[in-house]
Amino acid sequence: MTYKNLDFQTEGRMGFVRMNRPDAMNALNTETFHELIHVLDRLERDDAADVVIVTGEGKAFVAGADIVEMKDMDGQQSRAFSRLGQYVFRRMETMDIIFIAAVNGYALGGGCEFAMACDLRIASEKAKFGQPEVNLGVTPGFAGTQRLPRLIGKARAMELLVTGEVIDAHAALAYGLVNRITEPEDLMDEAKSLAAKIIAKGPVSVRMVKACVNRGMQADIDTGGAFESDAFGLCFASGETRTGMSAFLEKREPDFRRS
Ligand code: CO8
Repeated sequence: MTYKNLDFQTEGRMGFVRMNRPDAMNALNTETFHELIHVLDRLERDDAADVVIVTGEGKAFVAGADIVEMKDMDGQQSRAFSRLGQYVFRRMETMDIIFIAAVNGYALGGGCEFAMACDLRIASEKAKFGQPEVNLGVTPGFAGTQRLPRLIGKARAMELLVTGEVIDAHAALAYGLVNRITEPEDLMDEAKSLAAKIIAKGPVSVRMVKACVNRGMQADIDTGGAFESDAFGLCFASGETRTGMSAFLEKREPDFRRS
């Protein structure tokens, strides 16, 4: 399905979101966020995919929030815009879907925040990351100050945030901001192969692992452990565990899609 600012399609249990506003480096405006909400609604309503790959058309993944739209906002409007972006990204983080950012180029400001809201990040050799908001006289607004330190540690995050420095894919890998790097022409194949690997696993256990990690990151170890035990029980109760364990004992590959 083609929206004004992005394309969305599914292929088997994979979904693909391609940010498609290359003249503006795929910058995120209010309209784009509403289109993303529409995509997330469809994904949930139709149970359309287990893994969704997000990428960008042209030179950028996403070069930030739309500076043209933001320039004349007042305090109230900018706060509302910040809340809208935070809502979309938090929703992705809490959905029963694994999001993979296939970062093809610039992931700056809101674009870096978008990539961080995904569960996994693959960077092309051409990718660049940064939170350059201080150059514009503003803080990040889509929870970059919250996700970046959680992902790469406070010291590195603080430096990137207060200097606005832009880093390349290799630095991002060394910082733990991305999972791996590929040649630009291999980016989508690499993302698809990672997606296929995840789709072959037990869907209930994959969903539960995402929830356990994300909830546990916000909780003390006892609360996180208790949630994990519940998730563990839920996997057994779903029947998925029997499928996986029987296949192991019978020395064959499990077929979770039939359980
Ligand atoms: N918003 C709007 N337009 C943009 C943006 C953007 N973020 N980024 C690029 N563009 C536009 C340019 O203005 C230009 O338009 P035009 O052709 O009409 O002049 C076009 O895209 C191409 O850009 P460049 O000519 O600059 O291309 P280059 O290859 O020379 O440079 C860069 C590419 C390095 C990506 C450069 O465009 C750049 O630095 N962009 C801005 C990056 C940035 O500062 N991002 C952070 C934005 S702020 C933000 O994301 C805050 C998030 C939370 C806000 C919520 C609170 C309200």
